[in-house]
Amino acid sequence: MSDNCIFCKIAAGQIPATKIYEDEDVMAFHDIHPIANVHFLVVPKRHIESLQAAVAADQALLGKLLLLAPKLAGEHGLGEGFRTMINTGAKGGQSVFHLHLHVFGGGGKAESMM
Ligand code: DGP
Repeated sequence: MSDNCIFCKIAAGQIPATKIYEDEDVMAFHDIHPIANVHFLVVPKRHIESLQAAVAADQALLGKLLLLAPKLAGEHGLGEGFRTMINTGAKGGQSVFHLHLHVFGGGGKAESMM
């Protein structure tokens, strides 16, 4: 756990989030500022700062994040399609420096990005 990391605090149950999935390695919860009608984040519980900080030993964990995306998307009404996004680094639009995969779709603001 990294001090002052909001997603580590969510993983530790110290601050609330609307979790839609959780196991020993990974959690998923609704984004607090959704850009689509459905917008959730798939997040490793262990603190990895960004995709750039991931290493070969994280390969299985990264695969788990990716495989969870379509499963959870399907369970949340996005079975016909969805977008994924990983922002990396401040210049890549990352604002929370704990790796996370955005999954969104179902109409809403993000439609204008298509
Ligand atoms: P990014 O810009 O890729 O680092 O996206 C970070 C996302 O995290 C952003 O869309 C808003 C979301 N977020 C930030 N703080 C919280 C929080 O406390 N709870 C939840 N559920 N989402 C958060």
